[in-house]
Amino acid sequence: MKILVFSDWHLDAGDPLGWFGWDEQRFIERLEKTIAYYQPDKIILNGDIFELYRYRKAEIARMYQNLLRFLQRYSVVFIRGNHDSISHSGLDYYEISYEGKRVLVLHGHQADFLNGNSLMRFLVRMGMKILRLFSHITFIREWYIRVYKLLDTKPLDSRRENDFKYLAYAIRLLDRKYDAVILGHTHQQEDLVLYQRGRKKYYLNSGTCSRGRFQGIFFDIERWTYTLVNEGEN
Ligand SMILES: [Mn+2]
Repeated sequence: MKILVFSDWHLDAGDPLGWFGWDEQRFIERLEKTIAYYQPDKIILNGDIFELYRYRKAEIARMYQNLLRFLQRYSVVFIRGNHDSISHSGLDYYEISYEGKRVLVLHGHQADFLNGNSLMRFLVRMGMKILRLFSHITFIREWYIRVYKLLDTKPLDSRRENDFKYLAYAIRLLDRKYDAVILGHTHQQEDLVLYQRGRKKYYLNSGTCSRGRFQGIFFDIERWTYTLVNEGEN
């Protein structure tokens, strides 16, 4: 099984404050070329694909109709990140098992507030579930967007300098039960090979396609090899 993993597109509503920074058509062409080259069985969108802190999903869907329609041609898995955790669609993580090897794809913001604190993790998850339940109500959704517009003004990329926090989080998962852990969230593309009792394990980060970059991870689970995709326009 071959997968192509992307994360952190932060699709916006096409306004100047948006982070995506791609012309839709050019982005589709770049995606199409990459998919044609790697021939993945599945495309995994590993969180923060939709910038729902700042926009409503309907606004984004209107802006990127062609891109969303294009993605429907493929087998795509959506995973929720922190910026789109209010989304009603999508998974919290995705697991693949193949011939005794286990791969985990997870956005990675889980490393931010809990650090092994399962109570916090539980509370955040329940809070988000409740918010999601009520997010059909317009004023609650508008309030959510307003709060995050206030909180979330700093540029994303400079905030995540402490990459080792995510690495440490991934290593704990690798130690416990996985052979490969693929995160996103940090906007830093990363790869690390580790050996544990003769098993070759990977920590990978799919980077971002925001601000005109084009990063992702191609992973061939059968051959147990990966390639960093990094071919931004700007
Ligand atoms: Mn994130």
